Amino acid sequence: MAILPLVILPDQRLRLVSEPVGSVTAEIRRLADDMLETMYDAPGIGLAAIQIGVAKRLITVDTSKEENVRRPQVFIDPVITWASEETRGYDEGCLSIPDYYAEVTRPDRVRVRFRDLDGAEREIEADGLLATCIQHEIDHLDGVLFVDHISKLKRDRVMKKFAKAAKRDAA
Ligand code: K1U
Ligand code: ZN
Repeated sequence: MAILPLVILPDQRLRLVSEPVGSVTAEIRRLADDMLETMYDAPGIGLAAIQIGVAKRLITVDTSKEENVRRPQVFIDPVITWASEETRGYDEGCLSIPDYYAEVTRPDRVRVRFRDLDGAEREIEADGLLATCIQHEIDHLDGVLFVDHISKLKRDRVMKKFAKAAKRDAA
């Protein structure tokens, strides 16, 4: 297992639409292990493969609130098959946009179809923070960031801040 460097805004790889995984090989299981280790190290409650530079439709999530208890979940080629009309607002963050948080409103409950690490087809219904996190991660697979769900004024401000920081770091 390895802790891998995170892709940070304004890196344009974050805007890529990731490719389906297809069959679950040893390489994919290794990628999932590396993503989990990177997510726990950050620390974060979710991670999409593109955040470590791999444009494949694979996400990891752990929204367990119990101290010292890990409940890692891996979703391969996830698809939202149903979303509730009821919504919830949550102050979201993103490991690719460090130290920036903003409220995003999304469906409160979703049903997600995906494959697990054994390649088995599964479907779950998620609510609360798990539902929010899964939607945030699936957005990453389509090149969408949580700041795309906030006002243009706030988004332009955060985009400018990260573009300036990248220029400063490159100098
Ligand atoms: O995808 C990512 O960038 C990870 C992101 C997931 C997420 C957070 C909040 C709402 C939706 C999705 C994070 O994990 S940011 C860090 C974070 O929220 C956190 C870190 C440590 C403890 C608790 C939360
Ligand atoms: Zn994110």
